[in-house]
Amino acid sequence: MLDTNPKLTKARRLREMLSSQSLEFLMEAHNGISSKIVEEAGFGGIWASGLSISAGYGVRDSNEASWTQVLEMLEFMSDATSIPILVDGDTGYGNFNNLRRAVQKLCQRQIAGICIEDKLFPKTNSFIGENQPLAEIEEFCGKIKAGKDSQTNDDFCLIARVEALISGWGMLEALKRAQAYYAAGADGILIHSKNSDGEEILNFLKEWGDRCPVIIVPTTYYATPTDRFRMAGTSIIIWANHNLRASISAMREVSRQIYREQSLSGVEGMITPVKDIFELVENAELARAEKVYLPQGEPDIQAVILAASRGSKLGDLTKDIPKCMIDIRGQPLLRRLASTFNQGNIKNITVVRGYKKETVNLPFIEYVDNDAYESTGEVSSLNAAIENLKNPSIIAYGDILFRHYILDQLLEAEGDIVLVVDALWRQKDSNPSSRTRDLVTCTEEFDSSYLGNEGVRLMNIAHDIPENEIHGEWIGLAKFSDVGIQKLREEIQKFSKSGGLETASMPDLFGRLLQSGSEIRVEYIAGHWLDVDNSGDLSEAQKFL
Ligand code: SPV
Ligand code: MG
Repeated sequence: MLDTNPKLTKARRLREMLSSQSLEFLMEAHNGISSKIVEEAGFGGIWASGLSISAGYGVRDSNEASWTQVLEMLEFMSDATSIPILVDGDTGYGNFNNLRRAVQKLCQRQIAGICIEDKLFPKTNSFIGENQPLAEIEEFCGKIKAGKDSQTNDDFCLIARVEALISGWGMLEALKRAQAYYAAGADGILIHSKNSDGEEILNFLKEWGDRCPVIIVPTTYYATPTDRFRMAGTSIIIWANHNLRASISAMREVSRQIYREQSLSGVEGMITPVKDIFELVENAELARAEKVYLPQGEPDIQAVILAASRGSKLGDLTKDIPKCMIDIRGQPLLRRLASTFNQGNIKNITVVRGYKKETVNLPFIEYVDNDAYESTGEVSSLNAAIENLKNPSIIAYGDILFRHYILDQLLEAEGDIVLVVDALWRQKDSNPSSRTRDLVTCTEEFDSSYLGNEGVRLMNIAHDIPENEIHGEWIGLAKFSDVGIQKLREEIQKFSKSGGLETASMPDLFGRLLQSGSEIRVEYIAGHWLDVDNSGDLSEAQKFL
């Protein structure tokens, strides 16, 4: 059984593939992504094909790409994978001396082995022409010795590739060369053939016996069943260029189709989704690392706007649209509110809609629905958005407008739960009984002096508070930190269990939070906001802008 223990060096694992009793396979790759795909498919090792790497660079398999350019690609391939790579080292990039340096560099990059062929530099691909000249046996044996003497990893493998059959020298020459190369120190022999049946290779294997591991490349004799080579004692089969060829077919097909159709729609279903690329190159690992190594800024603040109700006091104006969509000088109220949040750098906005929800459809906003808006209250709407309440959040009524600085003031305020309270609430309208107000009592009343208030806390919030205890009106704008959101979620859960949540107002919820011991801070303001509740408010809103 092959030892695929990932703790073994890659060279050790290639060595074990070579010496294993079972037939092993190396699959061609020519860059980082194809190497990853080979590993993902389950192969135990990679053939870094000279033909494919050259073609990937758009050049011929004739040592046109320099050996350092090949080395650079190998580095990407090795970094991208954990399986061993056997490099197609052509003729060794020159004489023995060039090979010595190449082997050292390959070892430094955790490449598991090199295969060198007994031809002359610059090489020509074995499938081109006939009777290519071969290297002198003695010279090639010296190269093998030099390569072995240069490896800095004991398990690095040097495979000697015999081209005698390809070049028409016959079986005896092939066996003679194989024997000489093995004796010179090669860890295995690659016997190559361009016949279309595998008989020549099978004959060689029979004659060779088990003197040392033999590798074959059945590119032209692919029709011979793999089992025959297994039975004949082959050590490793190399599938030499099939990823390059597959990608050329696929790229041609898709390029031609897009060219013809001047559109991407026809190809979308037949190509890899972009997400798949992110997975292959492990973007998730980078995201995890960013969390560890990059300074983590403040988490994004989000806004949840409660806008499910109709606003029936506005009469016919809200017959077909809810009040959050009423036009205020050319823009829906909700658009104005969302713009104020955007200016405060809050881009993640969720709106809870209900009445005529199909008309609430502004872009760049996420929507959740409270379909029971007629029979339920504000807390029910908030509960509909509970899954969206993850980060620190601003919660706002959907019918308010306020000056931009009020949001800044709230964002800067300290506290896990902070309400914006208008101390000048009495000046807000001439007919106080026409509106339902969220009145508050605080630990201090508003202080208009230079130093102003600090650390004011909420004591009570209700629609009805004895006149002498009223310190202001909550304007429908609140901030919750992470901790505040957690408390809010817990309170809503308790509320839902104890009953009464459906019809509860936001003041009811704040009241419960106070009772549970949560501290609620207050930021006083002095006017500069409005809510659009009735037609009087609407004309105020027109002036406000
Ligand atoms: C290669 O893949 O580059 C090889 C194998 O050397 S072959 O092209 O069959 O010679
Ligand atoms: Mg090659």
